[in-house]
Amino acid sequence: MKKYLIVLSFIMISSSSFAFMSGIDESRDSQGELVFIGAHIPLAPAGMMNAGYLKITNSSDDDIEFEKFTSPVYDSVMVHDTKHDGDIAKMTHVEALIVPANSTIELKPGGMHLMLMGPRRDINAGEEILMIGLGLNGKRYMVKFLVVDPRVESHHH
Ligand SMILES: [Cu+2]
Repeated sequence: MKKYLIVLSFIMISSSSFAFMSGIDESRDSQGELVFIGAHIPLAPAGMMNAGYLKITNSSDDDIEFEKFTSPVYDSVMVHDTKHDGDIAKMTHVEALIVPANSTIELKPGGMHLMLMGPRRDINAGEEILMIGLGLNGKRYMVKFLVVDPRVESHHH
């Protein structure tokens, strides 16, 4: 089993991104048995990798497992988890993302996330980036992630 350990050095552990998360509008995208909620990519500082976050609800009686994710905008999309060891946060590669039957999982700063590597162009706040999740059930789930600037306060209340 391949295992990736990458020293975490950016926004995932910043408190401002947590505050930001609480204010995000939770856009919903239903695709069959799955609902994708609040999919977004906070813009990372220059030179840092971006990450994708969302909630996924599975309303079916079967676990749904993603074999992988791809995006036309990134060379590589990987599922990572975050492990904390004192002050150091390390990211580990998750082989397969599973949404258990009749459950919701959340990918969020400081936890699991989609690691977006090798951007093929600049990305800008306000645009939507397509992510394609390939399910072991043979389905392809198309999810649009909104790119957001974490420095801008949300007007949500
Ligand atoms: Cu990561």
